[in-house]
Amino acid sequence: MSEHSTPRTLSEHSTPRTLSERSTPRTLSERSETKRLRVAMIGHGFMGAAHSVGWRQAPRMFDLPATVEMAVLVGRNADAVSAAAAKWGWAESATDWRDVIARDDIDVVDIVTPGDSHAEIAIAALAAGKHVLCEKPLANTVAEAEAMADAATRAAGRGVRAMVGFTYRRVPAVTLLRDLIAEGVIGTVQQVRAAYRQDWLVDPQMPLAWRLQKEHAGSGALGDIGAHIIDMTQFVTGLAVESVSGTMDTIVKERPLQGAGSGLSGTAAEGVGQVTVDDVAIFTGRLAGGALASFEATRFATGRKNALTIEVSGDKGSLAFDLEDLNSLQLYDRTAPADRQGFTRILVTESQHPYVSAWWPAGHMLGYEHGFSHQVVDLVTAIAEGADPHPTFDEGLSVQRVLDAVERSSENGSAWVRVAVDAAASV
Ligand code: SOE
Repeated sequence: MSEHSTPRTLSEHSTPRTLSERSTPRTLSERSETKRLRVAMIGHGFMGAAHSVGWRQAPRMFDLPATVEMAVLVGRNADAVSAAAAKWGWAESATDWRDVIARDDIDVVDIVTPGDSHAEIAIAALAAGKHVLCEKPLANTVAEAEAMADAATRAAGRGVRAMVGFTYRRVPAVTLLRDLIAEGVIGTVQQVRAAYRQDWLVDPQMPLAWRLQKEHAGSGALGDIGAHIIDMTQFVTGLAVESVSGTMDTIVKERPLQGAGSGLSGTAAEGVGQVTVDDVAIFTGRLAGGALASFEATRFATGRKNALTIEVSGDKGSLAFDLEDLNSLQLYDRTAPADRQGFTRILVTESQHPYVSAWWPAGHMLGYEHGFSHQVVDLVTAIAEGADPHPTFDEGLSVQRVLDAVERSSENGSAWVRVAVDAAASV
């Protein structure tokens, strides 16, 4: 088994309640160096805005074991990145990421670019001794993800850490969902139903964007939003997806081209371009231990704007989460007296709930952006503790292998495909 083999259960990867359980203690002098983390972020689109909010809010609302400095924002267009840096609170802006990761006054590199640049940037940054946070999915291919996971393993030996940005794990209700399953509240996991539905592509006149070109995005709905529900399923259950059967479809096969700035390959001012990724991915997964999971990732669920749902059923009950009601968790307790069984709504805003005590009193809700602050909290804490932040690049690789298996299944008449657990098995 290679060092990246995914265990039958992901318990080794589940984030422990305290990071010290996983700390690989570093020398006092090494740890004193982590008292100050100067961050460079590469990219400044939607995720650039969300990550910037996290880097600004986390140090102001949590007692972090290191100071965080928003040092440099990097983008290709000097005027655009300078304006974004001023707006979001980055001290400098730059246009050459290679120059920035070579600087001695940068400690962390946050990658929020399209997937086709994740591998090159992350591997270079890790080699330069920078801790890395990389947006999901980890890469556009399994080969790239394996190279990134290898680089992260080597870097960890030098005390350099790497994390993947699956932020929905850090919605308090999702962390609570994981904790309750781990405590056995619903018994043995028997079934998972997970969906991520959006509708921003239903209009056929929506111009071609980089997310619709395989060379930039790797895949469409499958990798962009399907990755979230695969990671969430593995995170909350602690069980690896071991085999899949899937179907992918492109509903609108060509779209109008936009001018420069759309991030397209061979940008043209007019005409139409081919959509080379999936609009919809529907697949079934067999989890370690035998539970069955159903997954739907679509950008054509008319009326659904950002609807991520997951329901986990066991022999003692069920737990359900809906991103559109992200401060709540639904619990059905089958062991309750028969005359009072029913789904109860847990309002996940109490101080004992994950992350909540740093924010507001009970009943004062959190939002989509808070997960990005929680991501910063866990990354900075792990770096200071000398521990691997979760999800690791290995966990990102396990998601990438599921994505790859779904694509291979869809190309082969939805035949069941085993998810590779090491390089040899992925050919
Ligand atoms: C677009 O589908 C997108 O921004 C994804 O890329 C994010 O990961 C998701 O959280 C919201 O939608």
